Amino acid sequence: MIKAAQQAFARRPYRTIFIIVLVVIVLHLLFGFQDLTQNHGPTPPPLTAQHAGHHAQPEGFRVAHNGFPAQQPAEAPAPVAVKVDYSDMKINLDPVRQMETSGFAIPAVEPIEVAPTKRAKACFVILVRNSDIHDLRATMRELEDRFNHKFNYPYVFLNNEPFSDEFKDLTSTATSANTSYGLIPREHWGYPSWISEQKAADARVEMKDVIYGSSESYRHMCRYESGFFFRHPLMEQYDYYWRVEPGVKFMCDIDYDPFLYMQERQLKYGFTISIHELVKTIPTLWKTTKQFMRENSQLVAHPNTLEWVTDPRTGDYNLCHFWSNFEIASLGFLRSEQYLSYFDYLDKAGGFFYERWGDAPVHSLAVAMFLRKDEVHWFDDIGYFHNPMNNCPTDPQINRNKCHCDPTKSIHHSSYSCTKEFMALDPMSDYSDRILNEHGSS
Ligand SMILES: Nc1nc2c(ncn2[C@@H]2O[C@H](COP(=O)(O)OP(=O)(O)OP(=O)(O)O)[C@@H](O)[C@H]2O)c(=O)[nH]1
Ligand SMILES: [Mg+2]
Repeated sequence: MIKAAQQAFARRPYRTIFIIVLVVIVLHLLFGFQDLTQNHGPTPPPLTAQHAGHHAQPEGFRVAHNGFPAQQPAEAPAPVAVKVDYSDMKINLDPVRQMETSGFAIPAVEPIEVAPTKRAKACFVILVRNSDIHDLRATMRELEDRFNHKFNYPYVFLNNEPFSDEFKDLTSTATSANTSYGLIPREHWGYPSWISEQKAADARVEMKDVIYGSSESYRHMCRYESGFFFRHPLMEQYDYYWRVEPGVKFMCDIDYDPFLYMQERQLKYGFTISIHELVKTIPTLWKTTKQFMRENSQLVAHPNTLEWVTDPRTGDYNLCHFWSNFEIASLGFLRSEQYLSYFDYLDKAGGFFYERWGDAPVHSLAVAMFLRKDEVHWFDDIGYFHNPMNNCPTDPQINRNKCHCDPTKSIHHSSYSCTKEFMALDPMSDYSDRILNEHGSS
């Protein structure tokens, strides 16, 4: 072949050179064109566009860029073929973040339909009598439909009497989550040695016109919910609890995990409704609480939320309290030295029996003394009803898409509620000195 080319070159040199040049041009065009077709797929986007796309993804998505060099294309880039790795995708159900970004607390990703893998060590805790089974089933049904069928948190039922087989049967069939049944030890549901039963009986007669004023079991219940439910052995394994009562209603879908919401923000106490207490049930509770603060000033937090419970003119208790029939809260808070010291102090003072101190003002005064405002959360998005009041989300989008309650009837609009005042509280507020020094003598 080379020899033939040499002969041809010798015979017709100009023509041969022309043919060689022609062949080279054709080959170059041919391979150059092939090269272009190979790159014809996705036009490489500029790096800046890739980055913008990456940030636009919901948190937790990882988009692997395809290694194209940074080039500025002449035209708008065609869609980029990217590999999306879903392996560590987190569903963003943070309602606060969504509120900030979209204006509405609507999940950025469709609500999950399978049990999430990440869960808090948490349970529902329900103090209940056997006779309340049917009210309880209705409540469990709503709680399951609105929330727990997706999250599968366990239930702990507590009773001062053994649970009946019927109770266990009907509650365990109302959920696919684990259920456990605890008998309250006698020493947690009875008179402690320092209480005069006669004096307690006299108080019940004297308070016959106050709601539950003549009830002995109601007092045991309030003392138990104040100081003991979190010490039951069935509760030991948990960090958070959601208190539920038979007959309460849940009127909105809860598409995120409130326990994790608390845990991730180090929140200690969550509520839906706050109201004013009946003063006749707690004549000496505030005096006793102030005495406790005086003797245990090292236990009081700074800042705190005492301002929320104080009448600024008199320094008296303004009767504001979180309605404790709903609570999502930290068990660590109730097991803390501060809380246990406060409960013991109140218990020794006898007001659970000689008056009718409720667990709601007791928990609330503890929150006021020991927690900062940013450790307390109003679950305004949880539609909740306990006769005769409800908390109903007023955000039009949430109410329309997730709820079946009348937002105009939500108690937080009313002057019975203390929630607006709580939300308006300065996070750095600290009223402890003012209470003890300016108004400290009484
Ligand atoms: N096992 C048991 N549970 C009780 C007893 N009394 C009350 N409870 C429970 O304690 C919680 C509070 O009692 P409630 O009677 O609802 O008290 P309340 O919410 O202040 O008043 P209501 O307006 O009647 O709901 C509920 O979960 C009841 O089921 C009792 O004697 N035994
Ligand atoms: Mg109740």
